[in-house]
Amino acid sequence: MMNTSKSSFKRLLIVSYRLPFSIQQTEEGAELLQNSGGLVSAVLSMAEQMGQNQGKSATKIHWVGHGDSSLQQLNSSALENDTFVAHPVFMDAAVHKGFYEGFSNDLIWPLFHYFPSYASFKEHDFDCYKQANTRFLEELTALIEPGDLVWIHDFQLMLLPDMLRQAIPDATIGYFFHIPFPTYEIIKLLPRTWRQSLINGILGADVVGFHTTDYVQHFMQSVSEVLYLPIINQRIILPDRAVIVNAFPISIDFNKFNSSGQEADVFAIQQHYKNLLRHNKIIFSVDRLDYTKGITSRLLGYERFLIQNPDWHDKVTFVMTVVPSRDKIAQYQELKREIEETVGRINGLFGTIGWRPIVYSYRSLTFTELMALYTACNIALITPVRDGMNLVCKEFVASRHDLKGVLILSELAGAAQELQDAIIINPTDTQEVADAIKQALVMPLAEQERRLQHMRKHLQNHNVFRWSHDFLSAFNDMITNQPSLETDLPIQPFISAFSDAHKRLLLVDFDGTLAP
Ligand code: GDG
Repeated sequence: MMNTSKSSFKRLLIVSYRLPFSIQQTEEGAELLQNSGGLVSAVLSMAEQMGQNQGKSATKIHWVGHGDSSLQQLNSSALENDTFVAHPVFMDAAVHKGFYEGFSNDLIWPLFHYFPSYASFKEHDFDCYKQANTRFLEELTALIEPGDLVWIHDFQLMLLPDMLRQAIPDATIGYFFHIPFPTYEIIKLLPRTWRQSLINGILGADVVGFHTTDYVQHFMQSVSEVLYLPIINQRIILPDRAVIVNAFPISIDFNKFNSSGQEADVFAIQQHYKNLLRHNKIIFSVDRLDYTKGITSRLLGYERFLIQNPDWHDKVTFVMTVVPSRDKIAQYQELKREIEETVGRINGLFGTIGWRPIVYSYRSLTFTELMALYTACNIALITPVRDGMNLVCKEFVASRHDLKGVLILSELAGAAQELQDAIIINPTDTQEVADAIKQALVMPLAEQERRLQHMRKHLQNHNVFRWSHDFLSAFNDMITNQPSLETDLPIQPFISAFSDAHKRLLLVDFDGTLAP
């Protein structure tokens, strides 16, 4: 291995489909501005742990991501600030379309969120996906130096870890998957050669991370069924090395949301909203327009609640913000139409001159508006029908320094594994959603406090910095704790288990016993 301990990593190279930067025009010219998302904060803290000294050009964090053609006009100094160097990957527009809109968004996204009927299987798109991953590889190989840690993100770049491994065999590579990894029954829907390439692609990494242990198990089963590879505890055994696979639940910058929730400008907007809504109880939700977010199920649950609880009419308002996304695509246009029709129907059925049951907007919120709504609402209603993690619910909990408010959370979000003190519902169960709304509205303050305290304590300890720290630490485990087939495992039980691998998940313990 090229690197021996985490402090010896020389530089951090992040690779993701999107570059988390914008370019600002100033009098001196164009300037690179990093956004304030969780991944950027996590990466900054990771660089600190690695001993990278912020501000020194030799140790800047390098970020490789797709760049649109407007960036091609800029000179390279505009793509650098004190902390980051952006490396835009340019590609042919037709390749990008097949790679991003096609293979990533029209196949992997619906399939991995258990919407196989929305998935579109096109050979041309897979070709584009391969070409696009190769473009990322070219950018990376021009950049990588001995001692670098490369951290690749998400489903748009599943082939890249192995491509990089083939090009630079002793590179140190991490890979994190941000969406659910589904059961093998779903993976099986992919043509055989595609699923082999995708899983083999991910296994180019040294450390592979998912949000939950369920996704880890699903991935392990696919590795076993598709590539027939043996698995020892959390490691997949390849002929020349092992790949560590584990759950690293992503999180948020708890302190940022906790303190922003108490700022004066947030408070001012929060009071303004409360006055506008005549101090009704507020239910709040915000999500990108997407069929995975369960927006229609949520509306049906609220409608059922209104039907069954006329005494709550005029006393509660559902503020539902949907953030524009992918709305050039027919499926998303249809979803938008369905949402707007349902909102219109509910408002038409129950609304009066003085009361709109749903205040719906199709736009994005500023950070201050988002914080004002997190802190103004009585209920955060988060009902995805499938979500890798879901950060909105974590942000809501962290914002509630006042220990007031109730989280209603879908059991189909990765976050439900951690936030057990939410009211956990199944979003397709309209009655359960309606009951949960009622339960939340009448929940005594002491119970709201108790539930929030537990969840806040958890998030304080499991914040985004812990996420990146744990991921980084896995590289140390890889180095200090490599299992060896010759010394750690009796060969015979391993071989007999291997021959059965077509049929079941192969989990072999260090003592060579087979786990069921
Ligand atoms: C993927 C996975 C996984 C949203 N609307 C506004 C706004 N936001 C911010 C939220 C939050 C983020 O966007 C959304 O995060 P999610 O986690 O809910 O969802 P995805 O974007 O689908 O992300 C997901 C995540 O990756 C991380 O691994 O959790 O499961 O699908 O931070 O605050 N921010 C502002 N205005 C908005 O209107 N300012």
